[in-house]
This record gives sequence, C-alpha cells and structure tokens, in this order.
Amino acid sequence: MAVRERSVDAASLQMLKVAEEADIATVWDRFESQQPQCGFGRLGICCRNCFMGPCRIDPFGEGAQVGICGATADTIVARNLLKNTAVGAAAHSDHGREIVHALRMAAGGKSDAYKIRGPVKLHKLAEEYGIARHDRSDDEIAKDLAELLLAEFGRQEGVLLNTARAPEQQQRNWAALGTVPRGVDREVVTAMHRTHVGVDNEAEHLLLGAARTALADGWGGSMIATDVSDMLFGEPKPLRSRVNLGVLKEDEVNILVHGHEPTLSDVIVAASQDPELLAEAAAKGAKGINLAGICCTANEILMRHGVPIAGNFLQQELALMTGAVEVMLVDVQCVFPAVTEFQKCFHTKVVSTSPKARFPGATHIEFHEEHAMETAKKIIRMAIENFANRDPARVTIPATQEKLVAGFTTDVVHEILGGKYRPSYRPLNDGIQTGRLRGVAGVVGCNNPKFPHDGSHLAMVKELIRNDVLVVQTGCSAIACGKAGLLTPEAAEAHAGKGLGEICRAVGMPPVLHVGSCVDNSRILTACVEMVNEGGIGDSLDKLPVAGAAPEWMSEKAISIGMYFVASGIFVVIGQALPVEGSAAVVEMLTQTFEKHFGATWAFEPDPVKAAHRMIDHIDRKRADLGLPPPMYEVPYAPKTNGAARAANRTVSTGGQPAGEAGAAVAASCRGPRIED
Ligand code: SF4
Ligand code: MSK
Repeated sequence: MAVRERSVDAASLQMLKVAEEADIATVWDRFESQQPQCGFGRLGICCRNCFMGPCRIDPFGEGAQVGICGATADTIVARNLLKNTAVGAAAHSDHGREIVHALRMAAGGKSDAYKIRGPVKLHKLAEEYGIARHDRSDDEIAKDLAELLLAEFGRQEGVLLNTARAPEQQQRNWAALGTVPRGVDREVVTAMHRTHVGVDNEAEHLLLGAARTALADGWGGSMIATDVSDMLFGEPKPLRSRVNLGVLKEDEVNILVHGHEPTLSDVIVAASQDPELLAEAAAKGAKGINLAGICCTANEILMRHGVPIAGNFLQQELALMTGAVEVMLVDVQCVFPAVTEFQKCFHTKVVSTSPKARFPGATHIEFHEEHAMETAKKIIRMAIENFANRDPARVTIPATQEKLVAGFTTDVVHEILGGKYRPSYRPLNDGIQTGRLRGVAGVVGCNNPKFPHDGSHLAMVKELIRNDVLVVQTGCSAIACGKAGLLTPEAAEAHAGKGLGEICRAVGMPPVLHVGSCVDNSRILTACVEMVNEGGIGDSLDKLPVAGAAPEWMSEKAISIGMYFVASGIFVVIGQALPVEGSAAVVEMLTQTFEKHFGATWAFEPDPVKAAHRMIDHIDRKRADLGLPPPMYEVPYAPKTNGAARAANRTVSTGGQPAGEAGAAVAASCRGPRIED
C-alpha cells in the first residue's frame, strides 16, 4: 500500500512521510511484511487447543475435514470464537476489577491520591444495590459498595446484579437460552474450560457460551468499570479539548499516557500541575509540562479533565517519531511492543507501569494505588530530566490539531436534551418518534492497517449523520472523528442531515457524541435502556431503531463488545468478518439464527458506506415495525465508497517543518526499528 493510502489523517500522513524518508518501520510496514496472512487463521479453522495438533481443516474440501480428535470446522471455529470472546471479556473485566480495588483503597483511606469525586453516582448506586446510606459517610458507603462489586467478579451462584438493568425481554431471552451471566470471573473461567480439548464440541452451544461470557463483560466488568470510574474520578461533563499530533508542544516537556486504566493517568494529571514540578521543568528550560494521551487512557482523562489527545491506536508510533516525547507511559491493552524500539532512534523513554504488563526495553516503574502520587511524580521527574536530551533537529510536530467536545454520558444526555431542571430522554424519543431523528448508531472500536487509518470511521459516520442518525462513539473511533472535526456542534452545519441538524442546533450539541473509552461502551447499553424506559420507541432493546458498528476493529475486546451488543438485541456491523468464515454453519448462526435467539445479528461489511446503509435500513425496518412514520427528511444514499472517502480526506499539512527535512535529520543518524526483508 502506497504511504499516501495508509491513512486519511493529515498529521499521520506527514509522520509517515518522515518514517519513509528516515527508513523507520511502522505497523504498516510490519503488516506488509506479514503478507500473505494465514488463510486458516483468518477463516478460524486452525486449532492449537491440544498437542496432538496443531490441526487445520482444508477449506477446499479436499484435505482433512476433521482434526486429530475428530473436531469439525464448525467446532473449531466456534471454539476459537469463544476463546477470543473470553480474552476480550477478561481484559475489560480485569480493568473493572482494578478500578473497584482503587475505590476500596480510597474508601479505606489507604491511598494518597484517590477520593470519591462522584458522590451523586455513589449514592445512586448505593440505592440501586440496597446499601444503607442513612447516617453514614461517603467512605463507609463506598467501602460496602466496593465489597459488593468485587463480589460480582467472583460470584459463584445466582445472577450478575446489573442484568436487572436490562429490559424484561432481554432478561427473558437470556434465561430461555441459558445465557444469563453469573459472576464475571466464573463466566471467563467456564468459557476457557469449555474450549479445552474434548469438552464443548457443539457449535451453537459454544456460540451461546460466547454470548454469556460477553454479557458478563458488557453488563458486568465493563459496566462496573464505567460506574466506579465515574464515582472515583468524577462524572464527565461536556468539555472542550483538542486532538491530533499537533497537541504536542515544542517548548514543553511532553508526556504521553497510553493504554486503558485511568488509575495512574488520573493522578498524573494532578501531578503535572504541581508547582514544584513545574518549577523543575522551568529550570530545565521547558515552558511547562504537557500531558496528552493515546488510545483509551487518553479518552478517560479527556472525558474528565479535558486533557488533549495526541492520537489513536495506529498513531502510537507516529507520536514517538515527532521526537518531542520525553516519556511514554504505558499500562495495559493496545500498546505495541514495538514502541520501545523507538528509544533507539529518539530520546523518548517508555515506562511500563502495570504489574501485569512488561515490555522488553522499557523502564518498569510499577504502579500501586497506595503510592499513586509518589509514582506519578517520579515518572514526571524522569520526563523533566529527559527534556535536555531532546534533539531539536529531530523534532517534527505536525501543526494539525482539531477542536472537539467530549464528556457525554447517559446522565449528561438526560440533561442536554431535557434541560437541567427537567432531565429526560423524552426529547430524544420524541425526535425519533416524529422522524426528525431517524435513529441512533454506536460507531466504536479500533484502527487496523487492513483499512486506511480512520477512513472507514469517517466515511461511515458522515453517511449516518447525513441521514439523520445520531452517532455515539467510544475508543479510537471517537478519536478518529474528533480529528476530522465531527465532535463539534459546528459539524452539524457541515455534515448532519436536516432533522439531526435541527436538534443539534436547538441544544448546541455535536451530531457525534463522544461517550468515552472501550469499557464505556456500557454507557451505550444504559443509554439504550433509558430510551426503552422513556417509552414510545419499543419496550425492549431489540425493538429500538438503533444499530452498532466497529468498521476498523482489530482486538479481542471488540469481539466481546460486539457479542454483548448482539446478545442484548442490537444489530452490529463490523468491517472485517469475524474469523468464522471457515464454517458456513457458524456464519449462519451469527448472522441469522441469533435473530431468533436475541432479536439481533452480526453482519460483516468492509465497505463503510455500504455498512452505514445496512445500519440505516435496519433502523428503518425497526421504525416500520413500531409503526413510526418514515424519516421526516429522507435523502438519497450517497454513492461514496471507502476509496472515495479516502480521496476526499487526503490533505496533508506539513505544519511548521517540511516533512522531508525532519526525515533527513532522523535518517542521518538513525536507521531505527527497521524490518529486515
Ligand atoms: Fe487438533 Fe482436536 Fe487437538 Fe484441536 S483439539 S489441536 S483439532 S486434536
Ligand atoms: S484503545 S481496543 S484500539 S478502540 Fe481502547 Fe482503541 Fe480498540 Fe484499543
């Protein structure tokens, strides 16, 4: 793929040019060096579940059609998908557990950095779970709540408490299919057991197991992570910030936080404003300490503190190639091991912090909640010290950055639509009922070098809002749309259809709402529940005129997210197919039979505009089923394709420095982490 086709983002293209000229390999080069990728893996028909194998099924029907143990393609494919789902659910849920652990420490006065900053949420949850509040301090209530939520992970019997938040129809579906999640850990462990050689071999049963495991994530681990983060770090409110590599500063100490868990990064935000540390930075000749984020840690501190975002998943290496990052602090999930290689070319120090995640070549400063502030200051000091090592000749900071508005939660939507004194989803439901708003779509997920970076997110989201579909976003998809200016109220004028535009103008909101990080997809579930509870657009989630998508997904977490949305009754379209196409039976179950089970299916569609049309068609079918009028302002579908979107977005800003000059400066002394052919 030519360098200019790797991304639709101007700042990324500028840095890719620098990489090309300096002969530095990036994720795109490594992607190319892996071609052709293994077809058995893509189809899901290889198995390494025991050591009689590995086995593989011949997709052409000529060679082996069963593994050594007799497992068919259907079994192998479904079993692999269950395993992927369990890993994704485990990642979100372990994150959730860490946050609850921090809550317990805060409530017990055992941490120097945390306190309850979302008391309203604390009391709301305490009431929901029946925790006594009368004559008790917030800390006492929080302690009980933390114990109760920790027990949700290890619950051996009964039902995950949060499933009671789901509409009755969803609860009935889950009960009828044996997919009601119990404890989060129990579901993950059981899923892993079921995939062991010679345990669960029936494809449909395995897929229902995947649904159950994913539901334990969506209504359990992820939902708990979101709730407790709001309680501990504060409930997000709409705020303005900036996004893209241009948020890095030439004259300040730049610290990038990357990964997912907000426990350390939230404290880094506070520490970066410490007058003593600012004075130390000034003494080293820096005008300040500039914090910015990559991936979902970025989303967490954007939502609550307005900290700018430097980029999404595929920009993690590009950010380091600016030569202006003193420290990249990483915790867990979505961090390339390759980031440490950039230390050979640039002065950046990569600091790993999680007891669970080490990176060869990184400096490990282990983070524990008891000493959160001390650790944060130590890392910032390391960055300040490293500022002197920055080589100005190697600095290329693209001038590109965009304004955005973030911080939309289920509760915030109540307020912005219904007003502070009459918070309600009524105006949203009214908008849908009248047809001014066609429906709502969640567009979420990662980047993937199989697609031009950000291209599918932008093409899909623009097509949805042009057709009066309100879009809610999380993760790297939200960052992509932020960079394209879609997360501003002004975007409604430029891109929204007439009906959505009228609503955005009336309340001053963007047509695309940023609701947070990967675990915050649970906010989309709870927002859908609010829509059901408000009434008038369906009494269960599967009846709502809504749809979900992950056009550039790449992680196992995305599989778990998609699975819990489908199992909750919400149609999900993804860009590349799940690794299941080696079994026609499994494809049929996921894309057709699940409709009967859950009222929703998966769909696979690589063209983002066609995928948007499938979502809109689905929304229109749901509207018709509910007897709602046709959309008030129907427009013909745009004939654009991914390629068109790519071309439309390809404008390169070289910022303050020509890309070639910086590339040459780097190349002069560094051959970097190059893949050898
Ligand atoms: Fe082969 Fe069966 Fe072992 Fe898988 S579980 S590696 S199909 S023998
Ligand atoms: S970070 S899981 S690349 S959204 Fe949450 Fe982005 Fe996907 Fe990671």
